[in-house]
Amino acid sequence: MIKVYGVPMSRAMRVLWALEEVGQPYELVPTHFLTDAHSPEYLKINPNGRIPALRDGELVLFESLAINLYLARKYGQMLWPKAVADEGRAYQWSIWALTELEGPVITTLMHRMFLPEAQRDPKKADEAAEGFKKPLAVLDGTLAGRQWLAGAEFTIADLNVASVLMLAPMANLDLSAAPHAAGWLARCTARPALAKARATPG
Ligand SMILES: N[C@@H](CCC(=O)N[C@@H](CS)C(=O)NCC(=O)O)C(=O)O
Repeated sequence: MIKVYGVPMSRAMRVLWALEEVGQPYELVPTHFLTDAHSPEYLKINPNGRIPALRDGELVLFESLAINLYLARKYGQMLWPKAVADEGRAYQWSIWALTELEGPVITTLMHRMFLPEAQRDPKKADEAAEGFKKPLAVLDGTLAGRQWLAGAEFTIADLNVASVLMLAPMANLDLSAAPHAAGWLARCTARPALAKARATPG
């Protein structure tokens, strides 16, 4: 059976969401990012010392959004784009989510919510919130003319980007200037598979 290493309150949620979408049975191997991720046993699975990681038979993968592209390609007929051009869009948006969008979102979240209060820096949070406006505008502009990012249906491109953007409200990042992106995010996060993933204990 597929194994996911991680805990739900982490980037592992992205992979749990994808697994629920594709309907494959899996086992969540509790692996906490602060402790277990640096153990010698886990470093053999992901030498980066980060979660999530995935084992599927002989294959071991790290990088949450790459794992999701693999799961969609292998198991998710409905999630994988139908046209090759849309496959290109799925790669593009997945890499974009990590290189353009995630940095500002995570920095804001850390400095507004997750770090112990003494370590929070409001200036860093505000700068990151400012930096968030640019990728948000890019996404909003794209979604002004279409319902989904890669083709006519919800695909792994949407899941991967939404799994990063859905952290924005937790960081008090305002989406009101981006109604198309906000509407699309609401469509993505209403998916029953995400509700199932969020119900994972741990
Ligand atoms: N780009 C990686 C980032 C993974 C990552 O940073 N995970 C965090 C938990 S959400 C972690 O394991 N942090 C432990 C550490 O950096 O020591 C991915 O998307 O999988």
